Amino acid sequence: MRVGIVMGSKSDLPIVSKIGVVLDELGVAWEMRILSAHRTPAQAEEWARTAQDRGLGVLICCAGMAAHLGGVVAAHSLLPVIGVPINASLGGIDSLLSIVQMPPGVPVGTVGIGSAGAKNAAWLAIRILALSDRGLAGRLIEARRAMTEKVLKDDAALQTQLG
Ligand code: RP5
Repeated sequence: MRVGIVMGSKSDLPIVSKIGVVLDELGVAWEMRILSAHRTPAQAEEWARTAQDRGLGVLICCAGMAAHLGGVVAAHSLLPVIGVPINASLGGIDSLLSIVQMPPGVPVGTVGIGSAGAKNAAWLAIRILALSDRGLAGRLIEARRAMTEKVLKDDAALQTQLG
């Protein structure tokens, strides 16, 4: 178990599940919980406080609306915390601003809203873990190469199509 993923509600799961897909592709183990900063504050605190001792290296916190989950987790753990704003209301802008504007000293590294942000939370966690894992660093290099090759292949096909 190397990445801890937590979401504020089961309603976040369709977006949050994309994190696990990316981590699986790169062979990174993860755990996933539903815990709310507002509805289960004691359990959210406990999860954050015990995360490092359970072997987690990065925590990804996903929540919508007044999204305080990432901030609460960052308050109770010194692990790097990544926040994913979920588009539950107001186009996700409320969640984005709730997550990103942390007081100095207690950072939550915030990615984009929704699906792209969820995927990038996984990619960012992978980059952090790859700093101290040569095998993972190698798989990350390969994954980036595959992304580059796909775009170049798509461009070549487009050029052929356009004549
Ligand atoms: C947040 O409130 C959750 O992360 C979710 O995005 C939003 C709405 O929760 P539900 O009312 O769908 O449970 O805490």
